[in-house]
Amino acid sequence: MEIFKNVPKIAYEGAKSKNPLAFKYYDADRVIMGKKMKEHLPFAMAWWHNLCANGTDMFGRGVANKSFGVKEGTMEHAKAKVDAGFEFMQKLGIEYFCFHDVDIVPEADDIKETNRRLDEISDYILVKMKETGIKCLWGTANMFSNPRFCNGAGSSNSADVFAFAAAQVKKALDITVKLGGKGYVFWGGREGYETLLNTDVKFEQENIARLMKMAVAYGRSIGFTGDFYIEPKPKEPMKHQYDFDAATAIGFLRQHGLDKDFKMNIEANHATLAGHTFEHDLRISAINGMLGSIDANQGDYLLGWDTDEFPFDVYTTTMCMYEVLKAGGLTGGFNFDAKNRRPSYTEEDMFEGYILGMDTFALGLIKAAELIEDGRIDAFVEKRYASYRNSEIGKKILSDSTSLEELSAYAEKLGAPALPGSGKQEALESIVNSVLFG
Ligand code: XUL
Ligand code: CO
Repeated sequence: MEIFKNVPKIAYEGAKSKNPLAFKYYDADRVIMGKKMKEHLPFAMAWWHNLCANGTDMFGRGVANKSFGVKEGTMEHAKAKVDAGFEFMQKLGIEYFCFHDVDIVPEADDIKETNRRLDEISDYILVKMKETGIKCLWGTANMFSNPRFCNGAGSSNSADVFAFAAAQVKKALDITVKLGGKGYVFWGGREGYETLLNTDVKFEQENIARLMKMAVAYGRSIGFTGDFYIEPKPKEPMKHQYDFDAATAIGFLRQHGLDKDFKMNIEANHATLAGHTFEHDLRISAINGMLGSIDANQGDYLLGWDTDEFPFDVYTTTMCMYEVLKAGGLTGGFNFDAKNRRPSYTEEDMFEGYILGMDTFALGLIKAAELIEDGRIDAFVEKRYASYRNSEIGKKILSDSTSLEELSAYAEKLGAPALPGSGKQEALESIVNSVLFG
């Protein structure tokens, strides 16, 4: 039975199209730098925002109706969400989805019953996956909504809560593996603290690492060959979150010997909350060999929290795709961890959010490829560091065959070095503009 009756299959109609229910730039089979757009951009639907969130905020109830004609909080409703989700993805040509355990079933009071529900719904999802060819990008456990996690999960002060979190991770891994998920995410929602006055930071961080190590051991033992991901975020809901940004999370993984099994899942709005650009956290992940997956959204610089908006800013998606292309692509995909604004509450709005996001990333891909083919930015950066390759002293520095004594003697002979050369930021920004709008 069709659920979104007013929405047809979304087609590519080109930039001149005025049809709100059509792609203007995302042309799945168009080849860019030797690969189809859909291969560069493995998009995923986020179960939670798209099929669960109804616009509830601190000041008011939900506006969007996500009952899909069935009583909410029941297994019938969980199945209706599966039906809606697969119809939605098929109509948009989206090939992946991401989920938390509690997005796909209503949580019961008893974990045995929740797990039974997870078995039942994953059987149902598997049938749909086989029918449609749609795949699972990643799964995760929600260890932040239930009141028991008010002090964190792996970082909880309570050993029983830690054990409960471990049980949830085990089951979420079982379901992710059953659905053939490419990845498994840890977003440390409440893995942080409000005040040092009641917190043993070292103890909490070591316990988070213990939980992750157990997840790796268990995941590998049941045949999970994909990547584990940390999704860094500096704050919200906690004041201080341990996975502040990519650099912090990478340091943590290395400290605990987890760096071979984990990569980063970088979310645009989390990077900006950490005071970075999206592309900064992508670059830091890429240069450390840990660029795994992306939560595709954008924040609002006027608001200090995680607004999870659909990507609209082409400058940002261009710089994102520039990083992704240079890194040779993602092992994961682009998960729209994004939701409609509260007043955009219709079924058409759900599709229009994804069309905006997919088109904005398609434009970013096209423009990033043009920037790379243009070559002026690469050439400038190459030249900027040329003194290390072209001079004897530079070569010595790069080959680690000099010392402070030798460099000091060299500096004395030099007198004063010439200025290091203009950074040319404005000229480079102008190149970006000319590629974007030329
Ligand atoms: C929260 C967030 C999560 C993770 C998965 O800010 O981004 O939805 O993506 O737990
Ligand atoms: Co996210």
